[in-house]
Amino acid sequence: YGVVYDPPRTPRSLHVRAAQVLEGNWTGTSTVPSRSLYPHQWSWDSAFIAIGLRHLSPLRAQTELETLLAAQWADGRVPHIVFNPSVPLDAYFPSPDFWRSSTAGRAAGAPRTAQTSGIVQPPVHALAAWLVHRADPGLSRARGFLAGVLPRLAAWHRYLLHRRDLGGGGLTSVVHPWEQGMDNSPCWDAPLSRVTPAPARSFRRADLAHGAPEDRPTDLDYGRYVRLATDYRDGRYADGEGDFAVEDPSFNALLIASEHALAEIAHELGATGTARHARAERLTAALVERLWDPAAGMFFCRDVRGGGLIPERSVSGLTPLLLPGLPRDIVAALVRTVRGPHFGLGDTTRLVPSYDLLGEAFDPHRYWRGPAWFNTSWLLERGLRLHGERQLADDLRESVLERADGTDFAEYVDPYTGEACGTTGFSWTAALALDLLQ
Ligand code: 9YW
Repeated sequence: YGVVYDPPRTPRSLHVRAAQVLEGNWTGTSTVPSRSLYPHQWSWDSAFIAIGLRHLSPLRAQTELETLLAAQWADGRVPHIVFNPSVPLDAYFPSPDFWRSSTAGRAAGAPRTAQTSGIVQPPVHALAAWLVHRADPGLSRARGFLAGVLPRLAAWHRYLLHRRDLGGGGLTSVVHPWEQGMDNSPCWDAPLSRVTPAPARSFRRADLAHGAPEDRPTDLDYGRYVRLATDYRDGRYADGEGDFAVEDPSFNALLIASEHALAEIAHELGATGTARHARAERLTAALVERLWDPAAGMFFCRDVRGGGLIPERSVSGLTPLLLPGLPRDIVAALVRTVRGPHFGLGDTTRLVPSYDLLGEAFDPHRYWRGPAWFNTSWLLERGLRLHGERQLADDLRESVLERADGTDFAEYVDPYTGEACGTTGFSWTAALALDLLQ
């Protein structure tokens, strides 16, 4: 009978519900990507989260980035996971006892107390720091936020540009698919095929307890991820020796965008920033020279160990649209490609699929092999707007907001139907929707 007395619920606005997701995932010093699936701090998630959080609490957004950077290694790397010591070891695999950062990572300068992974994720942090500063410059100056993060961000970029220039052409390489952030992208299939998988009985996946197996990477993929990570750890996280090294367009484009942001940060703190802008331009030229494929009208990954470009069309190859210094003809080609049959934007899809709709490996539900993710659509929305493609940017923004709303902030969606996949209440989906709402 009780329902009779319940007042009708007023639908809460997207803004309020996004704020609630971020509030629920906040631990006091940082935000978990998802309470169920990812109970620690993830590096590029935190950068995207800070970009949204700045509209709710600039202080929390600053803290998010400061917490991550406090776990930086002495060699400059920013770890892809900072573990929460109060979460049980079996809640996520690989756990701290796998990475053994404080012992195996000692030579590379891993922190003594915080437990972290030993690999990295895309460098979105300087970009995030700059955007967070701009949301409340008064608070930022009063706390010395930029002055505090600048040396750490500079060391992070230095690590990537020196220790990780494994191809020798000026770009940075990832040494594990998890580093690039699109874990099971078909781009990794060829380079991964050379890796002998770790035996399935040697590890236990925790992700399958929370996610549908058909939405997640396969066991065979996991065996190879584990092998690569084990070898890196056993080599004490020294760079340049592993079987897997790939120059990825999205990872490098984010580094370049962050290098431009670092120039702005330096300028704000009284330096000129000119040298950093110039370096970002040189990197843009290297990106075009090494990864642009004119026939495909997009960027490809380069397999540094196997040699040559990897002819798989991934959303990663579109994200350089984010860069201000991209030649006009390349911008035009990228816009044609995102609207064409391989990605179908505005035609068969509303959000950008993670992989080629016509590709042999395409699967609309399996993680980074087809589904549309909100962070990549946000990056492309920013890129389209930057290059004056206003209508396309407006439509994409509309779709991000509508799908974030309609899926309860899903981790990713079927690119054709928009149906939710993975987990819901996903932090970067909420954060980036908030950013586009402004
Ligand atoms: C995993 C946290 C991370 C993201 C990655 C995404 C996924 C971890 O989740 O990787 O266990 O599969 O691929 O980009 O940072 O949200």
